Amino acid sequence: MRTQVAIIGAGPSGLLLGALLAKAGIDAVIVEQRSAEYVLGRIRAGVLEQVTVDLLDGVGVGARMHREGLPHDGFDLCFGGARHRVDLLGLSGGKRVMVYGQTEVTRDLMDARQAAGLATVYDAADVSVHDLHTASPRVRYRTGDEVHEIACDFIAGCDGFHGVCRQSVPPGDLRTYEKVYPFGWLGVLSRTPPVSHELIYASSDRGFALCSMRSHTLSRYYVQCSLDDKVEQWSDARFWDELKRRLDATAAAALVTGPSIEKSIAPLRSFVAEPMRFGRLFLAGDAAHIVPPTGAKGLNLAATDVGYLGHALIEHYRDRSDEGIECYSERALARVWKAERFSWWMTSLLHRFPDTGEFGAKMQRAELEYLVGSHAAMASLAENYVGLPMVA
Ligand code: RFL
Ligand code: PHB
Repeated sequence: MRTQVAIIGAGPSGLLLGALLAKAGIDAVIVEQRSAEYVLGRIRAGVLEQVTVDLLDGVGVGARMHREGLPHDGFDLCFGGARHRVDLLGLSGGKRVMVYGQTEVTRDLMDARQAAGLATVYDAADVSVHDLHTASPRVRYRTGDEVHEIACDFIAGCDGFHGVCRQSVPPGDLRTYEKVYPFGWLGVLSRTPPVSHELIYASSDRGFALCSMRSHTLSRYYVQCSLDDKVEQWSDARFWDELKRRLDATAAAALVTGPSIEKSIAPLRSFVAEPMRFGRLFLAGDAAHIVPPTGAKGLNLAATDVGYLGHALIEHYRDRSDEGIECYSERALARVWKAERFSWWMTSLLHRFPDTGEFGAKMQRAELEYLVGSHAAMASLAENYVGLPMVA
């Protein structure tokens, strides 16, 4: 088989890149190691920046998002038993975020791809990439006993943190930066009305908690947990009790509890691989970088990476210009590092760190007090949370 762009991974970055290329008439095949149902079963991000909304609108998959998604003009910071509203709209000069689950974004992109009859290979085993420095790189994979090969012009590595693409780059050609946090997030999805109409990010002596949602009847909650914790140790009753203890009294009293539909623990990590291009292989999204989820940036970075990459590939085919391809890594990384900084800062501000002691806790409290009392600091938080612009 031959195609122009082989995309590895059918997560949000791979599917959105596929949609951007299809709109420009560029031929692409997506190769995914899991089934479509498995990909849709992963409960992940919930908050979309305006640039992500614009990218989804641009490829014509925004209708359901605008119908069912929840535009949010602010969120609450909760500490010391009180809540403080961050007025995103007012502080950012009119910007807001969209609460719409990654599962739904993925479903909308998958449905559009299927309706357009575009090629996606699911359940591809032993995916490997070859000849990255030649004009015709290749992707190999297996379905059952049959081995397949795709020859292409470019490979987009959209295969997440554990994917094969970044691992195919010789270690000497890649520099990585990493910070692993000494805690995780225990997440619960429940068919209960959200405790508040906006998100609550809570910092308490017992650790961080987040109240989020997917709809008016579906809630998503997280509590900071130990890395040694196992999901089985967290009964629903223990989870709800712990969440209440980390919220202010009003929120704790208003919290509607119910059986969990999903419960999982995610470790927290900051990670960047540089550069994001290696010959004719481009890395995008979680394949190139990870942020801790506190700033709600992972999916949004995946979307803007492929925004840059899609544009670069369109320039290559339509305008015969490789400027975008040459600048892809630098352009994407400039935005990535700013989101890394913000995510690290939000994480450092709101979590209990086992190793920073009472001085660390005092510093966090002072920073929170300063933040909610300073228009400049709140504006900076809002500017980053709604998303920094995609600079061309
Ligand atoms: P994905 O979603 O991991 O998709 C990669 C796809 O590649 C496939 N794959 C392979 N395919 C072929 N061959 C191989 N060898 C392959 N290896 C892997 C995988 O099966 C998969 O389908 O990466 P992508 O597309 O870059 O998207 C990134 C986002 O998923 C991620 O950044 C966000 O979910 C992060 N995130 C959040 N981001 C936000 O913007 N806002 C949020 O509110 C937010 N909350 C979160 C989050 C992530 C979380 N977890 C569990 C990590 C909350 C949590 C709890
Ligand atoms: C979510 O709804 O899953 C969510 C929201 C905000 C975050 C992280 C996760 O910062």
